[in-house]
Amino acid sequence: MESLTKRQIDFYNEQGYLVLENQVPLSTIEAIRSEISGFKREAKGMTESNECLDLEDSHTPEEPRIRRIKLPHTQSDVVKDLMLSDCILAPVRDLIGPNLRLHTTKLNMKSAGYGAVIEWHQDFAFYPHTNDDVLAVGVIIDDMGSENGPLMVMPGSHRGPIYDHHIDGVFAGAMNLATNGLSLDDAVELNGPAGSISIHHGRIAHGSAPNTSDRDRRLLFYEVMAADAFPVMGSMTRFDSIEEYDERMLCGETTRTPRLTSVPVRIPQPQPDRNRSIYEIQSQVKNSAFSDDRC
Ligand SMILES: O=C(O)CCC(=O)C(=O)O
Repeated sequence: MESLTKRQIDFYNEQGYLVLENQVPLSTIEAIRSEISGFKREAKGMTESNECLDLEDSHTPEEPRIRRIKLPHTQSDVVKDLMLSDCILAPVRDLIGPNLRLHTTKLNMKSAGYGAVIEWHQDFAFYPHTNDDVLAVGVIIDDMGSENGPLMVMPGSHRGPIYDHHIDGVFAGAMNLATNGLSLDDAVELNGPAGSISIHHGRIAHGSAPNTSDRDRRLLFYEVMAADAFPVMGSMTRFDSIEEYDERMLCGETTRTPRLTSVPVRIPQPQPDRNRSIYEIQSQVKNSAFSDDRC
């Protein structure tokens, strides 16, 4: 083990998540905040989301509101360097082995006062793979607490089924807690000070409420899988060519031999016509798990 204790690994295997405090130097967090300020300047004048920035529904060109910075490791060297550092990769290697491939990155802004909801879902419902050594590392950019829309998980749900994420036969990227026998009362908030990281299993049910507080809640995600976890056909995994797939290796060796294990799989098909981001996909949900009458 490089960075985690056996106890932490056992906890992750049992509960499906971990929070590690003080994992990323505050100087790096400051550098990321400064990059974000640059993106905010870029969003001024924009009329719609583009391949770099996903805008809030309430965005206007005069009062820019960014919901998500897309693929930030391609837009910021600080974010890329952090991704390749042991702050991120050492704990991930302890959990899913030495050979790691990047699935995607994103920086969810959840800004003070209006930051958008993320409905309950399982990442594996979006991108089923041949095995479930698939996880997401969240780098906490602003102190995250109950008031500013923290990431929440359903402990142990990574050992259960993949729930139905369809509405009217179309993939909607969201699951209903109640109809699946789950209760918001059992949710755990992955809170921590800036510089902490959360790690959640690809199959764990998770979501987050809107941020109605006066403090931003920015969370940078690195989504990673074992190199021998290959996407199942119909997965939303971007896969242009095997060469491009191998360029996404973060450490260790690639393979041409997928490891098949007994994992529950549902295919996120057919896709809706608004499939540019989770926010747009989830806009099909009529009764939010986080609307006032539900929580
Ligand atoms: O930002 C959050 O609170 C959750 C993000 C998430 O689950 C996602 O973007 O898939």
